[in-house]
Amino acid sequence: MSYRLLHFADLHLERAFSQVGCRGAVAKRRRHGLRMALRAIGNAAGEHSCNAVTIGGDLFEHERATLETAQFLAQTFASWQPIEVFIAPGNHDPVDPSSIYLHQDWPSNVHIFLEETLTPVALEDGLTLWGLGHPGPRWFGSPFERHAEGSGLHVALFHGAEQSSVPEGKSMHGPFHAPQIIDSGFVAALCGHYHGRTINTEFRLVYPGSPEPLTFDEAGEKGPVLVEIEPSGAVHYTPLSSNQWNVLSVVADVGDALNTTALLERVVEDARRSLGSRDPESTSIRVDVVGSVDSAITVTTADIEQFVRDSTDIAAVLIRNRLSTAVDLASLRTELTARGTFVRSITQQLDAASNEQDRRILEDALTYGLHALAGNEIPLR
Ligand SMILES: [Mn+2]
Repeated sequence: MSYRLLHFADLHLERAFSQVGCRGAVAKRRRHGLRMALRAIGNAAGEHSCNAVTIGGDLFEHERATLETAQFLAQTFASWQPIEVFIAPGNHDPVDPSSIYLHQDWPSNVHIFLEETLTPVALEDGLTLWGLGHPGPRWFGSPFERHAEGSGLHVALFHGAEQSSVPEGKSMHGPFHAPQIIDSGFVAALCGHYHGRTINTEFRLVYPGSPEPLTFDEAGEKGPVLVEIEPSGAVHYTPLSSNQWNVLSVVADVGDALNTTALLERVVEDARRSLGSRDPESTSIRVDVVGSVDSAITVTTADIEQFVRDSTDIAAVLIRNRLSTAVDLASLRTELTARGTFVRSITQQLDAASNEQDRRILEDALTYGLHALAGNEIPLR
């Protein structure tokens, strides 16, 4: 009979979510959503008749996790019995002396790998699970320092960074190379760390990806991966999609907007189009507002955020203001206003500027001065 398990990683319970435009009540809803995702994983494990749930690290964020978090985890895992739970701590939930892993009474179906070298646990006759835990937030040890020993089939569970597929900007904790999995005697490596999903059947490597999207780079379907291990050593992987939240990234070009209202309406139109039939109440959207608009258009990032939220009901809206100001200097110079005087003064100095540095400072002064005279928010560079 094959052994079935449900594998997930990188849930990041207690995450702040400020980077995805979530504040206050919305951030709390997102944190609650992570707990519900864990509950849903337990239900899915039951529906698929799994023997175990494996967790490849970053179950929670150590700095924000409290004994209340631990209590929730212990109660949830206890409700999954007789399904067994195997946890391999990662860089965000390391085996630190102050970790909740060491300060909670866990139910008898929970096994936490506390050693930084792969350590075996017998799952059933002929099948052994090997796991490790990161000893701290910056562990650069090699997961395959120890190879599988003994007869039967061996599966590895750990948080680590596969070197040929490092996502941009991702840290190198627990580095390894995919061919090491088979070379070290394992029929599968159930991993965590990369938040996108990877199922590499050739090298027998699985990154399930975070069950719910945590950043704007994590769009699309997400969830745990069902893993079936046959006595022959064949391994089958079935990705499930169960995410309740969506992240969207949009670029709104408002270059043709001639007034503030037209600009706001254009951003809303683009946000609505990208939302499609998704539930706005469980969506986070990032809009890059680009284009060159007249300096008479006065709109702040906060104005756009508020307008999009009110018009679409999207739960979290993050606006990145990439607007530039279109100026017709020739006509501005003829104006008999404070603005005309300012433009005449700066352009005369620009004509007389003798080096590149002075020119750049004067161009900045012109841009920021025109923004200030129009009553605009001065965009930071
Ligand atoms: Mn992670």
